[in-house]
Amino acid sequence: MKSIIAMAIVLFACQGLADVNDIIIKTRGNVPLAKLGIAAESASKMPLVESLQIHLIKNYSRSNVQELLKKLRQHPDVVYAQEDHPVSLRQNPNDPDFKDQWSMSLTNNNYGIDAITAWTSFGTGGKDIQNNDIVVAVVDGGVQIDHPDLEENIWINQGEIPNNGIDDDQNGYVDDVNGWNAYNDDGNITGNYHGTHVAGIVGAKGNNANQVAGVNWDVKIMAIPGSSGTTSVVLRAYNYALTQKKLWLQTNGQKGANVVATNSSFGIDLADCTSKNYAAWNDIYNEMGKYGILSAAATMNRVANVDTQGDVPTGCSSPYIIAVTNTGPNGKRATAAFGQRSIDLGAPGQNILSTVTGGSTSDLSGTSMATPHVAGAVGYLYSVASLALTDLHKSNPEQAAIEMKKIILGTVTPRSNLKSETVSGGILNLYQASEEAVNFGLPRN
Ligand SMILES: [Ca+2]
Ligand SMILES: [Ca+2]
Ligand SMILES: [Ca+2]
Repeated sequence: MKSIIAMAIVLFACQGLADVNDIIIKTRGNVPLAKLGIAAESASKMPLVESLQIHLIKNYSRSNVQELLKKLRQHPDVVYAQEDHPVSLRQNPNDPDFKDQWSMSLTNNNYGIDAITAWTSFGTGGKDIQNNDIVVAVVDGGVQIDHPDLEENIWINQGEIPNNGIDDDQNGYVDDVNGWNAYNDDGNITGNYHGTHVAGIVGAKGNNANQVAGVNWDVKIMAIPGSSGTTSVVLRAYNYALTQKKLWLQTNGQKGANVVATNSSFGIDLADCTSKNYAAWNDIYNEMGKYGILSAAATMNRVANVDTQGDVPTGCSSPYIIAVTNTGPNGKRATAAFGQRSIDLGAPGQNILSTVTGGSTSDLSGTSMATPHVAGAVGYLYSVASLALTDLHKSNPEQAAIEMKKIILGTVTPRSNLKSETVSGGILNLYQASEEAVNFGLPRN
């Protein structure tokens, strides 16, 4: 049934951009509009799949679409009612090395994130339901921004003219075209092997017949070199993402960037984040969270219990951190830290194929590879999110971030071995999380 509906949606989407004001319903028999309690002058009903009694209710104003859904779902002649989500045509990506990206699937003996089912059901990531760009900030050693499988997905600050020594968009940063280099405090984004790999997991361009596919095929990656050295470098890096997101919210998307997640794979092993000596870390994560930014953070690549032994940042208490450990294809934790109170979930991090400097690809392993699956998931989930969740992200970004984290932790693929080792007891499941994001705020049938 699901595939038939999906086909119907795709067929309709082919004829033009789907309108998010519209609703798809399945009725018991051929039920006229009037019987559904809808005035003929405010809407029309057209058949999509007649044999299944699936119809499109067209032309409702955005303001009452949620109410209408609720009403229709309560109607005795309605089997179901759903939003008419935008859909892009696609199949498994044609990227030649996709066959080696085990982490994107999910089978009985391969505990990937089930991105394939998510893509097939809900689209391949990129923009939200209101057509806003979605930005994931990669705070790392740097990103090769002209990498052939990344360059199309690198965030561009439209208000900034490069290399003229002027802060054209007046955001406080001179020549910040693709991000900010927190090491040098300038707009020159340098390449880095590790950071380029991380960026490719979040959003290597998918289905371009080249190399690999990221969790998102079309996301915008903001490159922020600034992952190591000292805490001050890291704070400067995060502050760039924070500044851009504030600006985006304040100007209703006219300036700044819609940063929904940062990705961080650095820290201070075994440090006690709750002590006064690390206060700035929690502070910056909380502040970013206030503006709807979740921070996916990699825990240590060593066997340790963060609950008792500490770690910065994955032992920090900010609710806007999603702390990630590394799991292999067998669903078990690799050589990585854990913590039933501190570490939120597992994600695939062993032998992950992604982009690297020099324009090529390579396998890497570690919590650094697990975490961008989660940061990428946050970006992806905003691309499939219901209007209610998308609106919440603008009106109450702090709450949206909390809801998003709840969705991710509440939909993991459960693994008994991770029960005592993580908060959620499982591994990121992009498809299951998508189901929740798609239906957020809608009354259930
Ligand atoms: Ca600027
Ligand atoms: Ca400039
Ligand atoms: Ca590709």
